[in-house]
Amino acid sequence: MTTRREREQQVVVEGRVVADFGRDFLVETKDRRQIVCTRKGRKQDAACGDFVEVRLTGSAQGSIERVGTRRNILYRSDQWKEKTLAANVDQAIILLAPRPAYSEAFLNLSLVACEAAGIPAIIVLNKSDLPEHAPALATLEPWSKVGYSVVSMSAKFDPAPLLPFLEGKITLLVGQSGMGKSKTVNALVMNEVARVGEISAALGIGTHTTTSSRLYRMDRDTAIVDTPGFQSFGLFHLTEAQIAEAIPEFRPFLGQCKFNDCSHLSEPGCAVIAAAGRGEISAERLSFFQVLIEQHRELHDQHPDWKR
Ligand SMILES: Nc1nc2c(ncn2[C@@H]2O[C@H](COP(=O)(O)OP(=O)(O)O)[C@@H](O)[C@H]2O)c(=O)[nH]1
Ligand SMILES: [Mg+2]
Ligand SMILES: [Zn+2]
Repeated sequence: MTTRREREQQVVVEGRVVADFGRDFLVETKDRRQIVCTRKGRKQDAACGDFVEVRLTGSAQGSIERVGTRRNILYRSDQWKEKTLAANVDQAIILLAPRPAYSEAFLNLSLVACEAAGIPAIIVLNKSDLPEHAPALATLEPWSKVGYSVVSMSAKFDPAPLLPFLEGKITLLVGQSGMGKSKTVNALVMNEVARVGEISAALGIGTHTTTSSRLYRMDRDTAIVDTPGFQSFGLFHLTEAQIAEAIPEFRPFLGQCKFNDCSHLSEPGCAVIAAAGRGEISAERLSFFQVLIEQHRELHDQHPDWKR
């Protein structure tokens, strides 16, 4: 005779991680049950959006046995630690606002992180109801010039301009605190936010949506992933070459520098610097890149043993 508990322990179900609390995860099964999971072993290697196999240890509890192959994964990292924001997403929205004023550095860094992860990014300037919106929109021209879509909306009054971009996709929302991520999620999926809140309360876990990445479904094929607010978007996990590759307007010139290992800082015969001299790359973006690489070197010199 096996006990009910033993029988349950035999059961492995498939699901998707919809919340990542660091040590614990919330996994949603195909029939939309939510299971609180731990991940055994040394590595906390599951991320929001991962497809996983879960061994049930109770009616709403389990442990993640296997993490499926990922299509992509977005990291941010500093010299101390690497964090996963989400996996298997179709695109990312970098959410900006005119008030509090968005940071250009944050925008550039998050775009680099998305490009390096192979995740297409859209820039959204929220709070179009504020008078500061129009001048802020004008400041985004350099990014639309290099090919990024720039969308205006008001999460508070009119999130509709966003809808055509979301349909049928899993969209990751990133942005500094205060830009309106939670407001956007609420406007788009109010019922779902309430449902998820109730489930979390019932399971006694992470009702603080701001401390973890969280996937909300809009319909069967559409979902939005809210991420915790943070002020910096560290790229410590990338190599210098990966950073250069992640700046789209650099790409046509990479491989054309005089030196194979050109770092595009000050080398003679640098095709990237020459392109900036001709105005084909903006001086601001080149300068952003060069400052970033210098900071990157300094940090890596201080932490030579850093490993993923
Ligand atoms: N005027 C205006 N305020 C907004 C809009 N969207 C968000 N806010 C406000 O901005 C603040 C930060 O929003 P929140 O969603 O918490 O930002 P998060 O930190 O990115 O999640 C809150 O006070 C919101 O009410 C908007 O479209 N217009
Ligand atoms: Mg928030
Ligand atoms: Zn170069």
